Amino acid sequence: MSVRVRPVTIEHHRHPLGIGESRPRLSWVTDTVEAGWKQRAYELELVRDDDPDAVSTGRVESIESVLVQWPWEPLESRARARVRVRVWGSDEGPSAWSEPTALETGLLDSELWIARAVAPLVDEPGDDGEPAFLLRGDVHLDSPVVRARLRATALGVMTLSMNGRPVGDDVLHPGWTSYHRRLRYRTWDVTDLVNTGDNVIGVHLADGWWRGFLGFAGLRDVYGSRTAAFVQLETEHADGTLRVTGSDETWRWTTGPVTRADLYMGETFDARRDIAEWDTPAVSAETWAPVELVDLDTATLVAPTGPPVVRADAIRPVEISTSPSGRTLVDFGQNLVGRLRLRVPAAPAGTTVRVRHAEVLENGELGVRPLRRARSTDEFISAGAAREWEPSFTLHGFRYAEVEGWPGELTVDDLEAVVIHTDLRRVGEFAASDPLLDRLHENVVWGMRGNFVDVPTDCPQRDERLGWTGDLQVFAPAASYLYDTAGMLTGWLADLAADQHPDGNVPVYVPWADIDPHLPPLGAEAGWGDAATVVPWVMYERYGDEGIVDAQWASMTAWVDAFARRAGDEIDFASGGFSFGDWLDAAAPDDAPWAARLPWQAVATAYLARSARIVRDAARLRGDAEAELRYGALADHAAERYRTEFVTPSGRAAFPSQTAYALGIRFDLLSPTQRAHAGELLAAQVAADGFRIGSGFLGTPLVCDALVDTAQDATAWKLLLQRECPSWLYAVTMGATTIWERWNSMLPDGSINPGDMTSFNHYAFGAVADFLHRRVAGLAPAAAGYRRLLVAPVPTPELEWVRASHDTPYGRAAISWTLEDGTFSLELTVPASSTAEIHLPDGSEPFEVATGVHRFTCRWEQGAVAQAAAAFAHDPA
Ligand code: RAM
Repeated sequence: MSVRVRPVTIEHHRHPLGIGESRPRLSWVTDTVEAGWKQRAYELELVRDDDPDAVSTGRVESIESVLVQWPWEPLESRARARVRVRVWGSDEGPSAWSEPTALETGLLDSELWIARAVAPLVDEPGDDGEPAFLLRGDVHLDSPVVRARLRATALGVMTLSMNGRPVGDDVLHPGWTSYHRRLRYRTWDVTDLVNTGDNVIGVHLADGWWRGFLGFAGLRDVYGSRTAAFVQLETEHADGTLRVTGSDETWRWTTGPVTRADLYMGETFDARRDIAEWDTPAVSAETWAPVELVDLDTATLVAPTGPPVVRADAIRPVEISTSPSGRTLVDFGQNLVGRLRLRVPAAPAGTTVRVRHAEVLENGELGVRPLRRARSTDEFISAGAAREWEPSFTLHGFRYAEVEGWPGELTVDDLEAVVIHTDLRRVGEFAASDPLLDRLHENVVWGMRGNFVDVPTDCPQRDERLGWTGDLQVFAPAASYLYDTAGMLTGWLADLAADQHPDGNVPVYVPWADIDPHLPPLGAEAGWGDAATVVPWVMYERYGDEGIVDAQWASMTAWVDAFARRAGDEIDFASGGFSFGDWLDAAAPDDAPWAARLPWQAVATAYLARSARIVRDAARLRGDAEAELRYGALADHAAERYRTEFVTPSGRAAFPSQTAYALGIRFDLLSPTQRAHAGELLAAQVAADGFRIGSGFLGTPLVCDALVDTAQDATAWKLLLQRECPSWLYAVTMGATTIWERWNSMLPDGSINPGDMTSFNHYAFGAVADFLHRRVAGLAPAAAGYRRLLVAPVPTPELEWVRASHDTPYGRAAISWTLEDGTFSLELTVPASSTAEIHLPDGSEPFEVATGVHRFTCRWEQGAVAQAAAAFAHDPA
């Protein structure tokens, strides 16, 4: 039998150790492409570690396999169990059982924490970062340990060790959350690290987001002025006893080799100050200072919903050269986020190697102006011996590094760039016969890698790096095509809700901290606050996760209510006032990124309609008829305002612009007459704009879709394949390896945009990857979690072939198409228990296919027929 079931996954966890759910939902994938295979039934089996008897659900007649409700009694804290599944298809007997998945809960009850937060005493902060501290706790264990768990968090960022060996491979733990409401802890299996007898738990603790520089006003101590560690060790002994110890007043601290560590500024490691074996019983901490206990509300502790930040990759230099001014420059060939690992040769003690980082060169030298206050400078001070070193508590966005003070001649074998990001699972691939389009896609992937570092940030390099809500709002669909973002964004959305203002307003970045005295007073910010509705809805669409809609329901409705209050009863956003609007429109002056072609009031009206409609759909999903009606009426009202206030009866935009038309078409705000004409007018507008971009953050992701929706796909292709500035491919032709913040972050002459806000690694305009997967390749979700695929590729004579694949919650879907001499050929793999609705580009009647591998051909010429709309939730009703 060709049917094989993969191991059960637990919620969205990659490694379900120390999870926070007592009733985790269960998913599994049946790997088969047997024609028409569909799950008819399943059986789940649970074996708890404390009970040899398996409990089974028995055979359950159901097609469900995605986020199935936990079928047993809720788990308690520290529960350990294994789960497996088998399935039945049409007439067969059951499949073999899946390999069991081991899962373990963390502490589900805040009373179970006995640890205290322990803090070193700190001096006044230095100009570019504070020292990191070494903390240690000594634990004596009398009898052999059969199982040991370490749980820890910090006010600050930490690395952990036990008896001189690292605990876990997490970087910058515990990341950045709405700390005062949700402080994340993680659980590690340390069974192999503990000894009978003396043990030492080591913590290396630095400022991170908690206390370091944060934001563009040069503020620090934003969350607190003292860092602290919070560590609990739980050991199970051969006699069945559980021993719990935690950080407490017996812990001690000292300063170590890291004399300065800051996320923006960089890190200094003075090897002369290193304390060998500081985290082992071989060294006594008696002379270290005693810690102070500080308050930490254990009710705020949460287990992770997504994976940790890790060292995901290492990149070798492609070139080492000397700059015009005589400096040593290293080029990694890729703009990335992380830091360098140096293999410093032996040198006289005190020799200092200094590394500065930048994304681009200008006039052959590091282009550091865009970094603003972020000094991004790391230093290694030699103690004499050769040593490998990588900073622990800082991150840089860079392609180039300038190395100063290297003992001897620097070679490519002496260093590498360590790429750091959240350990997301890659789920989707895209490739096409045009190398520039491929590079564009690759740039989006790298933009995502660099900015999904615990928090989805706007940029990774300057004194900002904030979880701007608008950026994720537009990028979430593309992100979900590339990586499994569900776990990470579930956590981020919980932070969004936690940081939401009592009046429902959503902060413009999440986690929110008041770090910018210069921001204009912001009300409900269209396109930014809408992350509260759009992101959960994308999660539902892409992962079939209804639970996220439930979890965010209060946040979603509170946002739309706040937004509607700003609009007023007449949905008439007052003129004047400030809003980001269609941010960074290609036409906006460099120093006025808000000055878009389309006034923000029109954008806000359109977004209100869209968010209200999402909430209406969410209400329907939840079976809440009253809310469905109420938000439906609000959506209709806002749509009506848009089409009467900002559009003439025939469909011409009052403020003609690509965004004005695209919003009307994509958010379904127009009457049928207006819509048909708006498509033509949009194509005319794009042509008048020279087939170049004429939109900003909010409009750009919609334009190609709007063109295809209205049978203007030839124009969409001209825009997509444009190489002159502003266009997606312009940056590619300029050698970009990530997506830029501005269409012209680098000017055609190679100089850096003169504005004081220029990043070369900003994912927002990378939202176009969603269009590449969903429409160009034609692999779209037509029902939540891709249970039904919508396959409606958009060919062009410019491309000979396109391929994409996607690990859907039901298994791997794959598509490839070719176009040769007017013959369009399609090959499609539909995963188990799914169906696909296929629209061939010749306009023939759509049809449906089931699980299996399918091939079709048809004749196709540009302009032959209209394309089927490929939107999930906002197709014209
Ligand atoms: C800047 C960045 C960011 C954007 C905000 C409004 O800080 O461009 O991406 O969301 O402005």
